[in-house]
Amino acid sequence: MKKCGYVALVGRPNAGKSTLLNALLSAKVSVVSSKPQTTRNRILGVFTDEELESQLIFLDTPGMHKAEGLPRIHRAMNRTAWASLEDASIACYLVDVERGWTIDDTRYLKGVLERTKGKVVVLVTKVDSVKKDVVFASSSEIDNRVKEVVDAVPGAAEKIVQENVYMVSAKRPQEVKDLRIYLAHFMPEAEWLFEADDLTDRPQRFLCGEIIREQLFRQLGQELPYSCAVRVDSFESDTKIVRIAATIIVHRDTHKGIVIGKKGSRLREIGTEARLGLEKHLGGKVHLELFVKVQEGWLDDDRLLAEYAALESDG
Ligand SMILES: Nc1nc2c(ncn2[C@@H]2O[C@H](COP(=O)(O)OP(=O)(O)OP(=O)(O)O)[C@@H](O)[C@H]2O)c(=O)[nH]1
Ligand SMILES: [Mg+2]
Repeated sequence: MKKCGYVALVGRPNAGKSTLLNALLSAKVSVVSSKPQTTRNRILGVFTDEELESQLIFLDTPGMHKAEGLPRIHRAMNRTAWASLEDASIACYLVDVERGWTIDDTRYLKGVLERTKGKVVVLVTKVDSVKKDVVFASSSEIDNRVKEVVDAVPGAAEKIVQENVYMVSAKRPQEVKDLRIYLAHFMPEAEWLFEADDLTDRPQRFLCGEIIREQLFRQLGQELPYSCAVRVDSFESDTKIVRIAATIIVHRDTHKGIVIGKKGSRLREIGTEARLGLEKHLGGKVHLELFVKVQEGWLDDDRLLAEYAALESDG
């Protein structure tokens, strides 16, 4: 009998959700950077194991964060993250081993346990990044915090799948494979919702825009990437080359100059790196043309949030 279900990947920004998704799929469907709040949407990734007859539908999500006093885009991102729990057979709540547990994790894990109808597992991530004794100390501390949360939420004990947290590094293929097998146990018997060779539900165009946006996160300073979006204006491919034209949307006039840089140097550098990323992703030559446009207030405008960031408003 076939198995199929949704696995939500949630947690605070920078916990390692997108990196883990890509590792679980052995493919890049979600963008990654060292800055928090890189992911803006729900990114769906499918892993089908024909031998085990199981299909895992992963949902990578924006990091849960405080949105009070911030532009509307933050509320839309948070809503997207929480909405991923609706259909999840299991929710993975990710905590970065190095950062450890915070008061926000207490809040969010509580919320996850209250809202989800499925199971919940706490994953301690990036365990390759620190020494073993730090992994041990941090994970036992997280264990204790998780137990406190579980004790405080009625019905949580039936939802949490094991006493201890599950440790994983996205950089270690065997651990990722083991995690996939572990998660498959929680998938209900059901027909597959995707074809066996499907990887994501997002069109190629969207992924290309994300790969360009990833460069903004990697190459621009601390604040700027958050107020930028990338709109893919055209996407044409023939047998030899893919031609992509895209516009970087900024929300202030002064930002335009920063993105373009001295004599266009910054924009050229962004374009070069983005093209390399696109060529790797598409497996062929890419011609990329980038423009910059100022659109004041887009971070607070429901119509523009939908157009530039594929985010829905809360009405
Ligand atoms: N060493 C190591 N670094 C990791 C691992 N997983 C993620 N990272 C790094 O942690 C940073 C954040 O990773 P992301 O995958 O973008 O984190 P995220 O949870 O998706 O972040 P948001 O989308 O901002 O919510 C990046 O610099 C990654 O390279 C891991 O298993 N090991
Ligand atoms: Mg992410």
